[in-house]
Amino acid sequence: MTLKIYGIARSRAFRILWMAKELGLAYEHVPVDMADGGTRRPEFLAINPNGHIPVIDDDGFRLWESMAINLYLAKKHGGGPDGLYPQRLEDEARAWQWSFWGMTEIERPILTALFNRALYPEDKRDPRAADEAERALAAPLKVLDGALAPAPYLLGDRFTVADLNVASILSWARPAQIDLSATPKVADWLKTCFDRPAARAARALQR
Ligand SMILES: N[C@@H](CCC(=O)N[C@@H](CS)C(=O)NCC(=O)O)C(=O)O
Repeated sequence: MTLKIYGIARSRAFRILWMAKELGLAYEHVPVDMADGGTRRPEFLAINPNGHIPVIDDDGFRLWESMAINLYLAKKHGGGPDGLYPQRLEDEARAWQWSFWGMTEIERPILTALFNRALYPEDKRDPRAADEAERALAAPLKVLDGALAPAPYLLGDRFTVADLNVASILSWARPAQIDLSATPKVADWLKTCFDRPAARAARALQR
């Protein structure tokens, strides 16, 4: 086995597991869990000194940061005209654009809503912080909705790493109770992405 994926499926490692399944990769899953202190153990810090999951070890090459990992895996294994990695330089740049956008524009507010509506113990939840985070999401979600108006996927007619990376962040929208009714294209596109067999298989690992 040459590829190891570190991190429980109920973490950002979900993104990597989804990608691995899209690409049909053989991998070993090492379910390091933050809840039991697994990300702070010396042996894990030797793999990722940030103390975060996911990380991959690809035949001795170690990489952390979920978006970088997925861009790497898609480029390595998903080339070709029907692959998950774009072939044109400009489309590659747009895949980076959407991946960075997801991390910088929507991930933090979605997580704020998720923690304050579902994950924190009830007496620790701050409903106002959750509502404010949802309001902050309205503008970037409109941007995403607009981007999905001319074509079914972010880079055009087919699903690519750009869709997977952004949709994986939005996989928290439902448990975070984010209302997507004002952005129907986002809602439809998400459903299409999550209905993919690879997404379903990765989701099954979360149960
Ligand atoms: N920007 C990083 C964030 C990684 C991250 O914060 N992962 C969380 C789990 S989803 C984690 O490892 N938390 C445990 C900890 O910080 O100890 C990425 O996308 O890979």
